[in-house]
Amino acid sequence: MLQESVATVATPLAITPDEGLMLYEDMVLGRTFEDKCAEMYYRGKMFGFVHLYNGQEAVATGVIKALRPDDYVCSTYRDHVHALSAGVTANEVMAELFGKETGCSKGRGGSMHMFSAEHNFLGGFAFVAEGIPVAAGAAFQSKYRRETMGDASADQVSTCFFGDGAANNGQFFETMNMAALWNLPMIFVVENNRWAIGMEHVRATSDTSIFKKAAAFGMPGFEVDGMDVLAVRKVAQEAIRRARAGEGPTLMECLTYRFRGHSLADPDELRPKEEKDEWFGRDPIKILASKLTEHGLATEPQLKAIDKKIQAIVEESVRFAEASPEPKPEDLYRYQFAEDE
Ligand SMILES: Cc1ncc(C[n+]2csc(CCOP(=O)(O)OP(=O)(O)O)c2C)c(N)n1
Ligand SMILES: [Mg+2]
Repeated sequence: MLQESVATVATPLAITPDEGLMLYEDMVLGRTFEDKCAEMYYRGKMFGFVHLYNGQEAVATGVIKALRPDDYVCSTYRDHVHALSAGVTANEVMAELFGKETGCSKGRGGSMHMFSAEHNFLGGFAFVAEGIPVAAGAAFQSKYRRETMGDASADQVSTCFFGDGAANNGQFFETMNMAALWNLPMIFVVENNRWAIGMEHVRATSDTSIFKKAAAFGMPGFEVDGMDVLAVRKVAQEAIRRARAGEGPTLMECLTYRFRGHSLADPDELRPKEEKDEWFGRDPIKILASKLTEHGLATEPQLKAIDKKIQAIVEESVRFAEASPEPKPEDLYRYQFAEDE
């Protein structure tokens, strides 16, 4: 039983050029999209709290891009980029942020409630730790369909993403217990960015190494450099293999950092400048770009072409969102329950 493993990156790079470019493109999409959100928020195009994902891209990309499209993803209120990595289009996510009918939650959810049944993207949750038991439910239904109903195709893996702050919440421990007890095909992905709004992780938890808490449930726990997409991907691939093979759940603690305030309403005055500068120097997109070029898997012009392509996709998402209709007042009561489209 693995209990306290620390993952390191395989050298030479254990990926193909196509995989490297795919990972780079997904991280650039996340970053460019979030930067555009900030711009649109300050221009008054979206309302309520908006939590951006800048700095943490290697976690979403490293895990979600190792999943199959029919696997399940549960997110938090910091959910735009998880949704994008899961395949929800930039148009649908931006339109949701603008509160438009064409958004992935039909404009009813907004920033914290992205949802897409088509992509098995189960949300977007405003309450801390809320998505963790939801992922266990998704994992349970796959297992039940496969083992009890005899559906061999029901081998989907469920993932939940949550923060260091959420890892102090009872739902984390209760769900780990059930997942281990029932040997559920799921992965707990902690994005430890060291802060829960203005509460520093080291001041809020007994043992700061969250991955060690898996051992209490007889579950493998891994700590991984969350600024290194290849390291995250490697650990995720093994966790996915285990879950799909019926070997049960895994906890991954990804050490990362958010490059912006907690939300766009946060002046970000509590985190020390030296800490921020140190982590800004470990930008996951720059780290991957250097690895790809140094190992001859990509050229600068190739990466620049991707940057340009993504810029166009994000610009288009704003045009799409602006041009989309508002929900109709007479549809106020629609979508409360499952119904025809
Ligand atoms: C149950 C609950 N308690 C409190 C809050 C207020 N709240 C919103 S975000 C947050 C901090 C969570 O930090 P963390 O889990 O580390 O995630 P991060 O924001 O760093 O991604 C808190 C306390 C909430 N949304 N839900
Ligand atoms: Mg946090």
